[in-house]
Amino acid sequence: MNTWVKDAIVYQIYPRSFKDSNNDGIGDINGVRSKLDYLQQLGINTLWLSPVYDSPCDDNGYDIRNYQAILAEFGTVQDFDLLLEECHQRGMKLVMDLVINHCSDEHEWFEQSKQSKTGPYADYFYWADEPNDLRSVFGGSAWEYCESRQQFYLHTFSKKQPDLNWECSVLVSEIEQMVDWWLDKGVDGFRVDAISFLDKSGIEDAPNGTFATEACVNRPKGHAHLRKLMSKIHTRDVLSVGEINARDTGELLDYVLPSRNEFQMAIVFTPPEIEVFHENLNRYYKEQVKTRIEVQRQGAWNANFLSNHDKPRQVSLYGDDGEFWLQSAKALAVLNLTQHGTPYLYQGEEIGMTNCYFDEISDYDDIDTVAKYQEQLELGLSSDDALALVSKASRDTSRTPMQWDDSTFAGFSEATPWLKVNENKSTINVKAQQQDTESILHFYQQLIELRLSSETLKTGETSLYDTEDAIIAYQRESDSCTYSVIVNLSPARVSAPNLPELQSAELLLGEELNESLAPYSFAIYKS
Ligand code: TEU
Ligand code: CA
Repeated sequence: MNTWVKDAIVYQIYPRSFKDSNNDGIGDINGVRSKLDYLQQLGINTLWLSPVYDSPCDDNGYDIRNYQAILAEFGTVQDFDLLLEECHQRGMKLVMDLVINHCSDEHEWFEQSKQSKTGPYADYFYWADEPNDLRSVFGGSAWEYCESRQQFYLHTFSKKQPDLNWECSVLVSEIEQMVDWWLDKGVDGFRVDAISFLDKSGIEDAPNGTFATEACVNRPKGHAHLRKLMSKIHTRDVLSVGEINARDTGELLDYVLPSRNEFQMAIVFTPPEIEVFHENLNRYYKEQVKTRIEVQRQGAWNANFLSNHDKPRQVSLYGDDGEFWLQSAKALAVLNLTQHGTPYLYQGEEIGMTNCYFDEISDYDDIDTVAKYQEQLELGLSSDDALALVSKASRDTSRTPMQWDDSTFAGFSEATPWLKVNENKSTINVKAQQQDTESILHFYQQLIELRLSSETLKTGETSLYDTEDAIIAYQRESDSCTYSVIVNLSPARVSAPNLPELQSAELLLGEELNESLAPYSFAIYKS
């Protein structure tokens, strides 16, 4: 793995919601470029840009119509080149979001494939005469009938996202050429989207009603395709992170063990409902920490994250966006920035942005939310009950415009944004926190500085203290020093763990450990 990857602090930008430079209500590439000073001052050295390719935006860009063109609403290829150039001038890296499990049904490949069963594009997708009853992640059947071809095509996600057939070698070589085009441009790597489903051999015998993702997940040919593609990508000085579905640590290791030559690290996708409705999130999170420790023990690298564009915001999910908003946001930052592996920050987490819920389903944009709402109506729920249920885990809760200041549209735009601004922008925004040395923003700057200064926090051994559910506590150790991190991830005051070895340690950040830990309190000691 390239050394810069172990020093990376990755900031995920959802371009649609980050900054609108031309006041059309939609974030764009020039908006991202206008905020590079801000990101650099925060201590960010690597950007992960959610898709900016040409797309009909059925799934907000995760449905690509042309892999080598930029979505007009986001700008031009020249705008992109300028962003990349300015990132590199600042010593920052830019990682793209590569969506190659599927493309858009408006992609030329699909336009051609649906015209002929014998033409050169016939096998770029999965076609069937009499398909089984596989389910799509975004609701309904995973098979869609196509009049022009008189057959059904497979779509794991929306019907506007036909799955690409990785058994078709001509298609794979086109994908490889496209990837090289971006690498030759100088991009610094890829976050590879929804990449656990490339092997469709499980489809034929999947029981009716199975989700297509389940029928195809983590199968041998998928790994083989990945090894071939990633071995080419890894000939460059890049970062690679796969977005994978792993049902246990073994399935995760299959993607990230160095000997496997697949990804340098992996973001494990978890359906938002799992966490939102979990009965004991602290226990769930502690299992994540244990998994990371096992990944490290096996000689692999971790990707640490608490938020992204597919799940609710961390301070609302794991912390407290009410009474303990400030403290819990800082406690979560400590967990995200002191573990082994590469930390991933999602836009807005550095100022403690919270979930945002809307009063009408028409206010929601996310295809996944709308599909789940319809499903609940068909199950007989009232529109109010259906909305109340699906809004809790809606991906839109974390996709509202970035809150730069307290103006009408939070400094994101002068025009009405594509998705409503969270009303708490009046108090939660970058401008207010830049002027407050006790703010979450300043705390992130301190933590990132500490992280970047310490080889031990990046690569040191990790051992978990055996503590009650509410307390997440671990050591990070190397030959040169030891850090002890103790976090009370609960709104209750709890008894402090007995750690006599900390008597002689230096408190770097947080509150001195004594008999008890205040709600969401934390401490980072060094010895
Ligand atoms: O997510 C993969 C994925 O499995 C989730 O989309 C999940 O199925 C969905 O959130 C419903 O719970 C990646 C991207 O991160 C996501 O934004 C895309 O919608 C999806 O792939 C398809 O490209
Ligand atoms: Ca714009």
